[in-house]
Amino acid sequence: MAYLSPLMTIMTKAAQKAGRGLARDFGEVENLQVSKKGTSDFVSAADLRAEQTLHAELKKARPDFGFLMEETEKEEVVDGIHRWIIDPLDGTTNFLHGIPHFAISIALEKAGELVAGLVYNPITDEMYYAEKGMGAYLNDRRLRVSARTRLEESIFATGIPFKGKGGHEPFLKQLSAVMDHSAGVRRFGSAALDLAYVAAGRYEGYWESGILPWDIAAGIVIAKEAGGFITDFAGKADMLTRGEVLAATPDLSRPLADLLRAASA
Ligand code: LIP
Repeated sequence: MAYLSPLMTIMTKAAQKAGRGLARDFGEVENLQVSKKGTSDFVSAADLRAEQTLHAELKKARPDFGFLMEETEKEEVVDGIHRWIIDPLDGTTNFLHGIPHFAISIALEKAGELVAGLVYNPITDEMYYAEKGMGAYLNDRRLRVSARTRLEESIFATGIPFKGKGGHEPFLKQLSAVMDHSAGVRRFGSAALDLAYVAAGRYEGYWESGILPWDIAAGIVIAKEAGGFITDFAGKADMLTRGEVLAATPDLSRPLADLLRAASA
C-alpha cells in the first residue's frame, strides 16, 4: 500500500474488516447457489452485517462524523460538517448470483464536498482510494485514466435498468448511440467498481442514470483524482442529487455527453 494518511488508514481498516466478513459470506453464497431455498435473505443479512461493521469502525475512529448508508437509509447527523456516504455491498445482484464482482464503497463528504473515497473488492483484494488533491491509487499503484482519445477505440461501461426501474426506452437509445460509435459497451454490475475502473484506465468512460449517492460517491473522488471528468448528463456537478453520472477521460467526456444528449433528443 502507498502512504496512507490517518483518514485513509481509518477507511482502509474499516473496509478490510467488513471485507473479511463479506468474503466469508460470499463463500457461503457460492454453496447456496445450488439449493432451491434461495439466497436473498442470507445476502440481505450479509449486507447489513457489513454495514454494521463499517459503522462501528468509523464511529469509533471519528465519533463526530455523520452517516448516510444504503441499508439503514436514514441519515445520522452529528457535527453537521462531515458525512460518510456508504454502500456496504455495491453489486448486490452479482453477490447473490455468486459472481465475484462487488465492492464496499466509502466516501467522506466535508461541508457538502466529496473529499475522500475508497472502493474495495474483497475477493480480488483490490483497494482503490483517493483523497482530494492527493491522487488516486489501486493498492500501491498510482492511477491515471486511459490515454485513448478516439471514441471508436474506446470501451464504455454502463448500468442497464431492470424490472421495476424506469427508463428502459431512453436507455436503449443511449446504448444504441454508444454502440454505434465505440469499440464496445460493458455491464459489470457495480457502479462503484465501474468508476474505479475508469480511474484505472480499464475503460474510457461510464454512464448511468437512476443511481443513488452511495453507489457513486466514493468512485467519483477516485475517478476525478485519476484525471477523469465526472459530471451529470447536463455537464454539471449535480451527480448525487440528479442520480446520474457520466465519467470519462478529459478527451472523451464531451463526445460521450454529446452522444447521450443526441440519443435523448
Ligand atoms: C447497484 C449498482 C449497479 C446498478 C444498480 C444498483 P447495489 O447497486 O452498483 O451497477 O446498475 O442499479 O444500484 O444495489 O448493488 O448496491
